[in-house]
Amino acid sequence: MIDLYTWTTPNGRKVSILLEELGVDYEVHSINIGQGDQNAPDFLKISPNNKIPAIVDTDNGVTLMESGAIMWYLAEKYGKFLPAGPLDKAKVMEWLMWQMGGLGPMAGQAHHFLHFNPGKAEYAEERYRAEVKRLYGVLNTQLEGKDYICGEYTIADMACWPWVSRFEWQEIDLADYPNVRAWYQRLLAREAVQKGYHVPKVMGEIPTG
Ligand SMILES: N[C@@H](CCC(=O)N[C@@H](CS)C(=O)NCC(=O)O)C(=O)O
Repeated sequence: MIDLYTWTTPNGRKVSILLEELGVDYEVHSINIGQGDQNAPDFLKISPNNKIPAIVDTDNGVTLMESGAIMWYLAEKYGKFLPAGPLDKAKVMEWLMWQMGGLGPMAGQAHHFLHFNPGKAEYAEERYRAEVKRLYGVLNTQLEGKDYICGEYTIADMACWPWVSRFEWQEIDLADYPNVRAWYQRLLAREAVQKGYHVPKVMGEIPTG
């Protein structure tokens, strides 16, 4: 059994979408980061960086923070959503790291400056608007002629999708990125993606793109 500590954010949804896709039993623990739950001493024992998501695997007692590490662990543990061969696996790692080091942090900054604090920092707005556009262009190119980022459906898709689901906050028009839009809607049609999005609670409709 997996204990999932999470909140209604893209990084949290990455893991709940994967758990839904895996179809394994998991227990959700809400960590309301708006209320400061992430700073509670008990949570820090599981997530020493004070951030969601985090898991405890009650089968073996392992605790993990960092969504990319959690996804890799779960995909390995259950033998799904990672290709078998080392070269194909490396490509999934490449795009998972692209999400962890690029799309996630840059889109996160775009949310702060464009969505939550518009008009406060023109330079930052320009910087993150342009960088997010560039990253959508990269993803659009990678998806040319493919249904999924690495050809087959993997954790790289599940890692990127919740960040793309906030395209409106990033001032992105998905019509400008037709491969991304088709891929976004392909995942949106999956029941597990919809269920995982609404963990730990429903926050409204999922943008349709
Ligand atoms: N690199 C981390 C980032 C996690 C992260 O930034 N979590 C945010 C929510 S999406 C959080 O917990 N923020 C609370 C805080 O910063 O105090 C991961 O991918 O797990």
